[in-house]
Amino acid sequence: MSKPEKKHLPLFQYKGFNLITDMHDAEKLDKLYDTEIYESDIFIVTYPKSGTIWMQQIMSLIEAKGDFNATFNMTTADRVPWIEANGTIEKFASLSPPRIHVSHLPWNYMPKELRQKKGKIIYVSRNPKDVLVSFYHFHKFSNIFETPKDFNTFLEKFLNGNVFCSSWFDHIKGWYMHKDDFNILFLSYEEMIQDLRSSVKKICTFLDRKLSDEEIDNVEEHSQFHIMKNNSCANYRDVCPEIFDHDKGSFMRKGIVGDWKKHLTVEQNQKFDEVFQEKMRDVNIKFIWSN
Ligand code: PPS
Repeated sequence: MSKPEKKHLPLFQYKGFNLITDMHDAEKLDKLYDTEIYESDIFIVTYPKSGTIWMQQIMSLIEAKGDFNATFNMTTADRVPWIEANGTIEKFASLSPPRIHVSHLPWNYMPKELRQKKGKIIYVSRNPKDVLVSFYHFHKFSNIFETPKDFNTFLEKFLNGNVFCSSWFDHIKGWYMHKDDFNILFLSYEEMIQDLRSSVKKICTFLDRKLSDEEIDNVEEHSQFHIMKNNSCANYRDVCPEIFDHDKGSFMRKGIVGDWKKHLTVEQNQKFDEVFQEKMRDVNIKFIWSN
């Protein structure tokens, strides 16, 4: 079978935030900002490569009370769609509750009524060095983005925010510094790796979902990396053949903590730490990852 035509989609700036031509639209995003929010609305928010698909899988399994069959035959993006994506964004206002979506948007681009503590947000963060590495590999197998010249060039772009979704630092800072405006639960990729069951329970408590121990067992089971990697509805393997070149990589790549140690040189790591100290000095966030 011949490969589908590559589809390179350049980035464009929406009020200073990098989005993707053809996938996002400024006018629609303006409307989204003013859209009514219901108490029952749920949003997963992440910076790219922080565990988004993992949380989409967990969320949809929680909603199905752990019943894997109820989530089968529907991709994670169909079960928990991207709010800002063309195709979803137009429908959002007319959907019946409960509306469960995922987003990479910064805090001040999401529907403004969320800031009245309406709706619930789960923000997943990840060690930015592992985000960088995952993002780099993602660029290599994703046709929509320019293939990075080399790792160092991509590192510079990442640190300067010249990538899809702009700066990791601005994203996380924005959400943390405005956390009191939102009904928000912060989780990290690292704590999910450390103890997935506790994270699932935290989510259930936050969302007021009552699941039995057996139902939680099932959520945990079907959210594991090796299970998702082999589940075509939770690994992007069969979707968007024009977007991904599966001969060059895999969306479900390694799923581990600390892979950055195999990628960054001592100098690159030092540079990263300097930028991190500088950009994050005014934010009091406790991260559980080690540098
Ligand atoms: S995206 O493009 O923003 O939607 O990507 P995102 O889903 O946020 O991140 C992809 C990375 O998450 C890893 N992943 C997981 N890790 C552990 N357990 C599970 N179940 C899991 N599911 C996805 C995925 O492998 C990507 O990380 P890397 O480091 O590249 O492996």
